[in-house]
Amino acid sequence: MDRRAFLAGGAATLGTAVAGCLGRGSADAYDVAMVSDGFVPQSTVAVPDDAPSWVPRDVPTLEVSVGDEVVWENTGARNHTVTAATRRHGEVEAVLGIPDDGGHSHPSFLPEGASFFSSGDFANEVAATRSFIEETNGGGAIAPGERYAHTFEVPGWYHYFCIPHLPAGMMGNVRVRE
Ligand SMILES: [Cu+2]
Repeated sequence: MDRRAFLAGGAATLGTAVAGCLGRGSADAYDVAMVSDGFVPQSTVAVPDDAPSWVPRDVPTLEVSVGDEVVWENTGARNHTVTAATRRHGEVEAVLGIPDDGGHSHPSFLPEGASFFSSGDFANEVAATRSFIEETNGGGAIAPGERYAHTFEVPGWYHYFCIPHLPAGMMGNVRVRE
């Protein structure tokens, strides 16, 4: 599918209700719903002033503890991705000519020692974005009804997004406490 056409189709209604209120600990629980153009955590916290400056203040933020597994579930009707942000939005597409080795000069937004994470288990943000652009349902697409899970082992702040719906503001933060 043409990516631009795909993106153009992304402007639908937000606000599909999260199905059920399952909460953590249940086998059926998820922590973050993925709706039409947004991530909807079961609970959100405010981003404090002392968070790193690159953490967006106005996106849904989930707070967990080190060692917690976070489960995203696609409760909507279109494919999404969960892709960790490692640089300012918009830079990746501008640098897709560079190798996927991560050995570039851009600073990573991830906490020191933390691994990159993404649906599709890509090596880095460039590889995930390249896959999305070049392959049908690439980029680690999560189909409706499917899930992605990641266990956070390093405390700190994380910012992530959905590749096709980033222009619609589909972004989230995770704060991992000690
Ligand atoms: Cu999406």
